[in-house]
Amino acid sequence: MLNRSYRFTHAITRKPGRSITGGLRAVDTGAPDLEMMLNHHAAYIVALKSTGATVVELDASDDFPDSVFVEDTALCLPEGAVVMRPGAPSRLGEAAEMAPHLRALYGQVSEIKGPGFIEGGDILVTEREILVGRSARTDAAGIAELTKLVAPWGHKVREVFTPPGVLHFKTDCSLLDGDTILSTERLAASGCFDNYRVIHTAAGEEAAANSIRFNDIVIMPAGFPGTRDAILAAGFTVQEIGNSECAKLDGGMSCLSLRFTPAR
Ligand code: CIR
Repeated sequence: MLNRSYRFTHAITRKPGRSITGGLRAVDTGAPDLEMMLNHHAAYIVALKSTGATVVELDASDDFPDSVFVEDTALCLPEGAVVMRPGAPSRLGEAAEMAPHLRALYGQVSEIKGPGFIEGGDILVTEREILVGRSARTDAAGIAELTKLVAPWGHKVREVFTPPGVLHFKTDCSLLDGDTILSTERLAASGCFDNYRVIHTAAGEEAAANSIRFNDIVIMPAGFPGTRDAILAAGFTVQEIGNSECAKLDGGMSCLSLRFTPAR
């Protein structure tokens, strides 16, 4: 199937619950407002569904404050899924909770067993390779284990680096199409996208980098007009979604879903 890095039939999301106020954050800018987050989350699901995709909407899991950020729990590829091993101790159990939902949809589900760590937010799948950024949550051993697991499916992993102080690799970049990456200047300066066409986030709009291409639309956080206009000018269709509450927990558009076409 062509364009399998951004054409998907399915997504999985999880509702935020009351415990969201205890979610991890690098800097405390105030408690997220659950009602507003639920509204943003509902709009995000509408956007995913507007492309014709089936969205599996999981109930809130208050045992895990960060569990709305389902992306970190798994890597979903066309051939199968890999359950991650999050580097944040409070998030380890989220991956185990996700596994049965993936097994219900996929024929092949494997898991990172450790001792290394790896989170989905550090993984960018393009049409030709899988880039994994080493970060405070993803280490060399986790990347090495992933590399071995996906090799039989024909995938090549390239280890890259997440900029210091940035939570995840994809906090600073997104795939827009098979050849095009949206990236902050600080990440692109590392040279990791030298073989791609790069659209930079506008000055002061680094938080717009965590967007997603999902079927025919680019879903991006609202409030970043310079970056939105650059994406529009490149010919993409944009849907903006409020992200003020997830942003308080360092989350964005990619974190809120697993996106895939299940294989049996
Ligand atoms: C965390 O620190 O793990 C959460 N508060 C945010 C996770 C964001 N996920 C992502 O970028 N893929």
